[in-house]
Amino acid sequence: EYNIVRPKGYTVSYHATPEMEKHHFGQTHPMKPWRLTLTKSLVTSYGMPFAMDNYVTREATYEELNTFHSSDYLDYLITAAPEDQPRDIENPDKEVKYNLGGSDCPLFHGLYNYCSMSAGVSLDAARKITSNQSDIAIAWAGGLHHAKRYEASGFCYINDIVLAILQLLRTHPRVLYIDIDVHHGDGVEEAFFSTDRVMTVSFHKYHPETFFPGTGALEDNGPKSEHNPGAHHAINVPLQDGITDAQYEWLFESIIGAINERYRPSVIALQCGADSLAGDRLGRFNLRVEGHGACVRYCKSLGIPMVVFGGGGYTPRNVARAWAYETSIAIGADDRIPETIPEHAPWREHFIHETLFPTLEQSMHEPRHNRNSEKRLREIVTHVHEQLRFVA
Ligand code: TV7
Ligand code: CA
Ligand code: ZN
Repeated sequence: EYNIVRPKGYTVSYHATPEMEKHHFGQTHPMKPWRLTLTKSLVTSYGMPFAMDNYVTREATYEELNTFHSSDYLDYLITAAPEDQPRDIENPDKEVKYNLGGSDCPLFHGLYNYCSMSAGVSLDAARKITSNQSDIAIAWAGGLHHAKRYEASGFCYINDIVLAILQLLRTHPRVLYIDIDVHHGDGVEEAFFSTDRVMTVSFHKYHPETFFPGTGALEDNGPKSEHNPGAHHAINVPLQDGITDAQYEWLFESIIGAINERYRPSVIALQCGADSLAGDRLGRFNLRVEGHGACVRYCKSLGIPMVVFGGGGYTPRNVARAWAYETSIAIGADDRIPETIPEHAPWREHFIHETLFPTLEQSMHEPRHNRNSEKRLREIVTHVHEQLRFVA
């Protein structure tokens, strides 16, 4: 009814599973897997599934998770039980070792299932790209960029992005990883620190003393040794509170445009964490749904196959808005979808304002003060251009 049609000669695949959404991190925990239900329902209300190949994903296998994560961490994750269950009395310090069971990464019922589902979604998406069956593959359930080889971190237990990029590397010579989550994509950067086959770029709030995870300074560009192939292949864009759409879009296009020309990636992996939106419970930026989506549109315009992942996002109604809008960009229907949330959308009452594009005033009571000077943003772009001179 919205005239959403399949794009000609262009395939978008949507990978999801209703399984993940059943899991809970705990009453007060900011991560709400239910936001994926809200996203899917908004995408469906707009009729977008007609324009895509839709897949229900299976769990990733132990062997698949093991392509990045260590066996002892996975073995512990499988048996890890929530607080009210018997503990592993022989190894009481393993939870500390793996950073599990704290308030950020709690042990909850069905944790292993939740993790292997998220990884399964991202792996399926990556495989649609390596088999040339999709031009854009969407994995909103993925994007858990902080997980390490043998450690959980920042709400992330399994690094589905690393697993997906390892898959892409089987057929692609160079992968460009872009991360617009408000947090630094430290786990992905670390995993590909010593290779020139993956360039990682993260835009994030940077304030080491007060904002998680505290890494990702402008000068951190990979190994310091010029003999290491990974040198100059990590790009960090440290930002302060209150950045606007106009500033972010300018930065994004200046930086990604230059990287694309110099590095010539054959595929893009784009993490679309929605906690960079205005009014996010954990975020600090003043981005609107349009500004966030402009990054997806720009990447699509480069004409390279792409996997898009979810990530953070702690105000569920805005997460659903951004990811539904970005799905419409992927299928080329962004100029056609109505701005008003469909009348028949389930959960419509959750969208306090009935628009897909809330204004800053609608997103938060008082827009955050913008602490990013034009001068500093120009310095950042200059620094990145200088790094790229070292890239062959
Ligand atoms: C990708 N910020 C993940 C982002 C991970 C951020 C953090 C919380 C938080 C956790 C809670 C909670 C919270 C209101 C916010 C140093 C600490 C301070 C826990 C209270 N409320 C992504 C991780 C970050 C858990 N962690 O990039 C249960 O905020 O700053 C920290 C670490 C120690 C632990 N405490 C916070 O978006 C998906 N955590 C309420 C209940
Ligand atoms: Ca980021
Ligand atoms: Zn985040």
